[in-house]
Amino acid sequence: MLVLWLCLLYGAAADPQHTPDHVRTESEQLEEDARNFLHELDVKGSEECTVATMTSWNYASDITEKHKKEKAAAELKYAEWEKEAWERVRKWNGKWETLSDPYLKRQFKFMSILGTAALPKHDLEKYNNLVTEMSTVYSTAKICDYKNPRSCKLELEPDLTKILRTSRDYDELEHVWKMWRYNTGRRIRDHYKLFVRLANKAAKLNGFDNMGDMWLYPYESDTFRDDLAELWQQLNPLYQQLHAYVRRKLRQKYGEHYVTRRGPIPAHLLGNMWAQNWGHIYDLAIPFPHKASLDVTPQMVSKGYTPRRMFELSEEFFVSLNLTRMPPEFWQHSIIEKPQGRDLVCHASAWDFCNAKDFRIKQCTEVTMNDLITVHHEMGHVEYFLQYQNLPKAFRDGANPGFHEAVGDVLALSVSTPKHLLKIGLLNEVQDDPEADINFLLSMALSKITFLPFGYLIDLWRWDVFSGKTLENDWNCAWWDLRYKLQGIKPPVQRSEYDFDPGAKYHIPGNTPYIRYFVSFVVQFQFHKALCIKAGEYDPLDPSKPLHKCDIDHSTEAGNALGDMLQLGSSKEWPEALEILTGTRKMDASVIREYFKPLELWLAKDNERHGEFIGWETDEILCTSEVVKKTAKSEEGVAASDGVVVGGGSAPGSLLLIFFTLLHFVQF
Ligand code: KAW
Ligand code: ZN
Repeated sequence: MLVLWLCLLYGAAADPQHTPDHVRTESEQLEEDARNFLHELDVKGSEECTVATMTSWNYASDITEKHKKEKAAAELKYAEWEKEAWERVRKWNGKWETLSDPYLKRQFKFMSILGTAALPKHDLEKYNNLVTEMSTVYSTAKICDYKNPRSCKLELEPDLTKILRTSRDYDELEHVWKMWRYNTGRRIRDHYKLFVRLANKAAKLNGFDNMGDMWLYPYESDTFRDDLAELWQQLNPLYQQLHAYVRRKLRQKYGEHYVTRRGPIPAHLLGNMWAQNWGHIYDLAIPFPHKASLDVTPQMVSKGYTPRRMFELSEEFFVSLNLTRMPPEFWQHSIIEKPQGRDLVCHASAWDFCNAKDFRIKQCTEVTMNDLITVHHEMGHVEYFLQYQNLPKAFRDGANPGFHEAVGDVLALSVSTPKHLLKIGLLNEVQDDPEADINFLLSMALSKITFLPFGYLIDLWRWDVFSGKTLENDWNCAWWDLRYKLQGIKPPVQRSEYDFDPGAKYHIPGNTPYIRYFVSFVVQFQFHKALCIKAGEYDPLDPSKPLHKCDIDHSTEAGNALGDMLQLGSSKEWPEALEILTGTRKMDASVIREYFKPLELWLAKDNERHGEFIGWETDEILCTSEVVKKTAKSEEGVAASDGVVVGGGSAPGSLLLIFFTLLHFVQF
């Protein structure tokens, strides 16, 4: 007791604010007023956010006219609140900058950007409705079956995803690829034109040149675009080796007529609707087929896995690291299986209802290894929510958006190792030899390395669309230009400006920035390396402990270090958060190169042995700026490539176009 009194007395003497005769200075008063003001906004803002998020959830989990209307009304109401709060924050301009507490100043900094709520009400209403409408077109699209054309109820998840994953029928894959774009992108194109105009108007009202610039604001860096370009340059050589290797394997499967020696790869043969993750053609590409396959989907099915079990497995991994369990509300309200009999947004997502108790995931989970990785990905978002739940709302976010995307993936890097799969009973044995190692690294590269150019190009395309550098009547060809240049792929049939292929990927109609995933794929390897060192699972000087074999399972040292970073939310600039965990302030692609080093050496040798051409070139015209309207026959997906020119140029114009396109598409 005496000690306590002494402490209190000492504390009072040391802190001038607690001396009885201390008179508050003006700056102390300002600091306290600011703190109270922010707290008040925080409480009200969180309540408003809960209501708006709930109506959004209701719509996304059950697309009906009623839910659409309720969401539209709630969005307007929330924007009104945001504007009111922003106007009150504005009154602090000139004062908040003088505060001494950086924590308060940073909240003011974030709250000074209003976002789309800056639009006049009728524009905002239009903008919100456009995004909802684009998302509805995408999420409710259905196509006809190739083998049974009268059955027209095939949905992206699970039907089309499964066909892309398992079918090896060139024509069936082409049908699905084409018709998905026919029923999504093409129907979104006109909406997108209006959307871009309104998005840019909002960005300008916030003091940015265009929406692309506004999207980069959370990264708090003036050199961000250049930094990303440099990262991609560092990673491209590894991608090119992988590309050449996979092209040879596909050539063996489909023949040289379809997959040429030096050309880009047809986009529909890569096991995924967008050719963004080639993991599902592992069976075609496996380097040593006599060694174990690392795709444990068959084992998951035979062991009776369910979506629930996949989520529980993921939760156990988080808990083993001393991270936080999911609250009961999570299990009550999450949607982890596709409900029948209603339309919903099946694209996976994680939800924070801003009240520190309701957190949910919505995912149409299938029992596959790929979905097990996605489960960890989504759980990573919720774990971030849980770790920063007690921060003020302005900081309840990732250090940058890429960090949010990286959390679950970091854990999944451990889960995917043969050692871990053995531990959880999804493999019967671990073969520890160089060939098994290459098999494993190739399976990882097919999902991690193949994603990099895709993760990079989506927003390269959008930035140029928002800035006006890419004109409306070049939108689709500019898209294919990037798909060709960065990914080395081509569409199975020629595209035109009648199509809008970017709109066939969720994040375009869903208006979700994408560069976060590229950032995530770089930093997750940096996080992984730091955590593996802490777990004693990686030692750069010990060849028996390479990075790709690390499993951080049950390491509380690793988990605590990760948790410490997550608890910061966005209260510190991301280089600081990165430094706390990894000791460096920069994004660094050399860790990925290090992880895949044995594979890169093996691929280079294998490609050389087979005389493979590294890179791609073509004299095909992949996309024409003429507007080619498909005939009714091909609209049904029956005919392959017949088209009539609707708009467009004269014959000499077309010749010129062919000449320039040829010039454009030759790349070494
Ligand atoms: C990917 C990522 C990790 C592992 C494998 C992967 N393969 C492909 C990707 C990238 C990307 C894709 O599918 O193309 N992945 C996703 O879109 C996963 C969905 C999401 O968790 O990132 C989700 C996207 C979303 C955003 C906004 C509304 C609806 C969906 N993001 C979140 O739910 C989310 C929630 C809170 C904070 C940050 C993100
Ligand atoms: Zn995500």
